[in-house]
Amino acid sequence: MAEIEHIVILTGAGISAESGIDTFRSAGGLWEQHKVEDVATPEGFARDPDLVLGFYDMRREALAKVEPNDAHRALARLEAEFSGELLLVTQNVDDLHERGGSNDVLHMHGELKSALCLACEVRTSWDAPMLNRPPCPVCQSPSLRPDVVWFGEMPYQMERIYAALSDCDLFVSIGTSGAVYPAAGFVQEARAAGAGTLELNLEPSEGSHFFAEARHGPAGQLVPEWVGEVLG
Ligand code: BV8
Repeated sequence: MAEIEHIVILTGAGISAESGIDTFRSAGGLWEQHKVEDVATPEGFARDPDLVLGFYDMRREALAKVEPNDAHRALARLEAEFSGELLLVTQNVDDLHERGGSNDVLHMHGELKSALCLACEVRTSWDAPMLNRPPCPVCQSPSLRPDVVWFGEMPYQMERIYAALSDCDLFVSIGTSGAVYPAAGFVQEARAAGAGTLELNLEPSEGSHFFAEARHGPAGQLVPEWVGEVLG
């Protein structure tokens, strides 16, 4: 394998599945219990803010009951020991990468533990319910919403992500179905830049055919194995 000097990793709900967090699309997943358009769109929030605030309160509270798994910890080891450049982009809004030891995590779809104030537009670290309309820590207005990117909203730090994809020599996608854009298009950006592409997923994703290599199985096994190969 030619010397790998710049890796971009994209993770999705599948990397947190073995920690006990529901994925979006597997049976009994998050969306089965709720229609996407009701709980993960600005229109859904405008139509029924209590339903949406309650949905995210439930997911935020559930974080305290789960732990990072071997896949999260393996990526933290990679960050600590890999001598090249590494960008870890996650579609997940949970904090398991951080609790697993990763320090620099790019949450392109936001985070459960962050609040966005609709009045002053300041983002603040947040770990409490929002259903009871708590005051914004900055402007005191009872106008907090979950700081997550809903459908139809622009994901965060896209320029930084595309710059890394155009410069990387390896793109690795872990635990994502490849169903949601723009994340699902990252593999094509990486290929266009001449990077190697590797999918680590329980089963072939919707974009599997775009990857030069795909390994299928649980992230808790595949990710530590792969990190061991990279660190030699
Ligand atoms: C945007 C945060 C434009 C919230 C999420 C038509 C109409 C309207 C919109 C669109 C349209 N066509 C395309 C779009 C764009 C839309 C989109 O892609 N829609 C899809 C449904 C077609 N995208 C957007 O709207 C995005 N924004 O386009 O903005 C724009 C332009 C200019 C100006 C303004 C705006 C925003 C999308 C972000 C939505 N927010 N999450 C929350 O979390 O509640 S999406 C959510 O689902 C996740 O964040 C994630 O990104 C996405 C997909 O989930 P996955 O992570 O892949 O999880 P999934 O369950 O699907 O798959 C899990 C995988 O893991 C499976 O493959 C499974 O096999 C595997 N697995 C399971 N267990 C394991 C495992 N793998 C390994 N080990 C295991 N143990």
